Amino acid sequence: KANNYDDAIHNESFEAPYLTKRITHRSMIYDAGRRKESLSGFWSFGIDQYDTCLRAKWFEEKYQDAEGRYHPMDFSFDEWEKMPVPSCWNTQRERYFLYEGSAVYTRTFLYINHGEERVFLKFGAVNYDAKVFLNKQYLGCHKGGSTPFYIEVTEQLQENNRILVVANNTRKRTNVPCENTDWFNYGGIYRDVELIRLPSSFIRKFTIGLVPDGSFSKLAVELEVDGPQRDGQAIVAIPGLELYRTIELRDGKALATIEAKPELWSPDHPRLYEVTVEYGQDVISEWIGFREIRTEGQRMMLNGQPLFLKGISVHEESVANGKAMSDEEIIENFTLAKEMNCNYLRLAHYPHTERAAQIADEMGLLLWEEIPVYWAIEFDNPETYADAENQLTELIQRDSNRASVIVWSVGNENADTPARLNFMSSLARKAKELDPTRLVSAACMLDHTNHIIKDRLADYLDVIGANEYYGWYQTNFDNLVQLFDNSKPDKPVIITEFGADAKAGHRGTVDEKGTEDCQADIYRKQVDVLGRIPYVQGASPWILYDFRCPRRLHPVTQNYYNTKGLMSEDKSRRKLAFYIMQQFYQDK
Ligand code: GCB
Repeated sequence: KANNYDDAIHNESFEAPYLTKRITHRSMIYDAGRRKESLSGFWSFGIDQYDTCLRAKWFEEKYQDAEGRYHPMDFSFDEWEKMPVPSCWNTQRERYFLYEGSAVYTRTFLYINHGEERVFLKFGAVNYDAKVFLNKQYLGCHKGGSTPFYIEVTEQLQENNRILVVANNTRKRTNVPCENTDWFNYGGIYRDVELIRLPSSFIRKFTIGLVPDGSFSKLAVELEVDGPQRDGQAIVAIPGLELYRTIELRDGKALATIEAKPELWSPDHPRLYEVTVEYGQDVISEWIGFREIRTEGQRMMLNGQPLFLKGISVHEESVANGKAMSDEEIIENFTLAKEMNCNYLRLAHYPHTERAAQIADEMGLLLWEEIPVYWAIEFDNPETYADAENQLTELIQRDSNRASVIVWSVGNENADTPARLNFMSSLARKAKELDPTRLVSAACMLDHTNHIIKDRLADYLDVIGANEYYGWYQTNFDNLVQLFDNSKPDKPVIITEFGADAKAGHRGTVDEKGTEDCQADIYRKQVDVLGRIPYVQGASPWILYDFRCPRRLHPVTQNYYNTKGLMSEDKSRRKLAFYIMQQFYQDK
C-alpha cells in the first residue's frame, strides 16, 4: 500500500493528467540528410492488453528490491521476449497476428556525449498512439500511425538509459483513420528509432525548390533555426550548379530567392543535385531534384509540359513484413510499376515511409501522398480535426524537398456533408498554406445516383481525384460514359481508383465475379472510356497487388485479402489486367 499500487491499478481512467502531454509537428526537426544513430534492433517486448504498465506505472521501476526483483512481480523487462524494431508484431509471432491493443517496448542504451549540445529522439512511425518514457520520466504521447515524431532528450539523457514505449493500435471512432478501414491494422514501432545529435543552434526547417513561375531559373529557400544563435549566416551550396550562397537569418528565419538554372527533374530524367546547408556547426547534406508542377485549366503541367499521370495505387504492405517494408521491397514495387509503364504512384491511404519518396526521387516516379482521412471520420470532432491537421503537417514537413511528391491528398471517399466539407476544406487550405508549390487533392466519392462528378470539396482542390467502380460496385458499366458526359469540371480529374476483385489464377468467363477474366474485362472497358476523356489527366487503378484485409471473407476469391490487385499478394503472379494497363500506358 505504501506505493499506492492499489490505487493505480484500480484507477479506471489511467489516462491521467501526467499522460496528456502531446508530441506534435511543433517538435519536428528536418532530418533528411543528417547523421543519425540507430536505436533499432531487439527490444524487450510485452503484450499489455489491460494497460497495466500505465496503470501500475511500471515505467517508474519503483518496486525493485535489493535482489533486483520487481514488486509486484508482474513484469521483468530484461527477461521479456525480444521483438525487432522496426517491425509489426503481427508478422513476427503467429500468436500476435490479430492482436490489437497496447504493447510495451523497452531497451537500455548507452549514451556518450561527443561534444554535441542537444540531442533528439526520432520515431519514424508507431501505430497509433505512442507514449514515450525515458529514465522513468514521461516525455509525451504522439497520435497518428504513419508520421514521424521527435522529442528533445538533452536534459533526460544519462550514460545508462532505459527507454520505454507503450504502443497502442486500438482502432477508435475518433482517430484518423477511424475504426473501419479497408486495410489491415498493423501494430508496433514499425519504422526506425534514432538519436540525432545537434549543436545548440541548429537548422530546424529547411525547404528548397523551384519557384513555380514558369521561368525555371529561381530557387526559393526557407530556413528556420532553433537555439540561442538566431541571427547569423547560413551557407547553401550546390556544387553541381557551381552555386554557393550566403543567406542572412534574422530572428531565426530566412526566406531567399537564388538565381539558378538546374536541369529539371522528371520521371524520364530524375536528375538530383547534392545540396548542402550550413549554419554554425550544423550541416545538412542531401540529394534534391528541382521541377515545377501546376495545373492549367483542365491540364496537368510538369515543367511546363502537359502530363498524363500513368499511375497505380499501392498500399504500404508486404506479406512478410506488413507495413515495415524494406528498401528492397519498395524498389521491387516501383520496378513493377515501371514495368507497367507507370510514371506515377498513388501511395494510399496514409503516409508511407519517407524512404518511398527518397527512392521515387532516385528512380523517377511521381507520387500522390495522402493522410488517412478515410470514409466516416468524426468530422464534427475538433480533436479529430487537430489530429488530422497534425498528421498532414508532419507529412508535408517531412517530404517538403522530395521532387517526386506532386500531390497532397487530404482524404479518401467521404460522404459530402457540411461537417465533412468544413473539416476537409480546412485541411486543403492548410496544405496550400504549408506548401503552395504542390497540388492539393482528395479522392472524392461521385454522385452515383445522377452519375456526375459532384463534390462541394472540389472547389478547394487543384485536382479532383475520382474513385469510381463502374463495372464492379456500380454494376452498370454504361453509366460511366454518362458520368463523363454529365460532368464539366473546370480542373483536371485523376481517376484515383477503379478496379475489380480477382483471385490470381482463378479463370472463367467475363461474367464470373472474382475471375481474372472478369477483372480484365472491366479494365478493358475502363481504359477504353478513360482514354477518350480530355479532362481525365491520369489514373491510379486499385491496386498494384492484393493486400490483407479483415473485411474480405469470401473463402474462394478473397480469404482475408482484398484481391483487386493486378498481381497476387506475394507479387509472384501478374493477372491479365496487369497487361491491359501496361498496354494502355504504353499507347498513352
Ligand atoms: C475504395 C477504397 C479502397 C478500397 C476499395 C475496395 O473505394 O478507397 O480503400 O480498398 O474501394 O476494394 O473496395
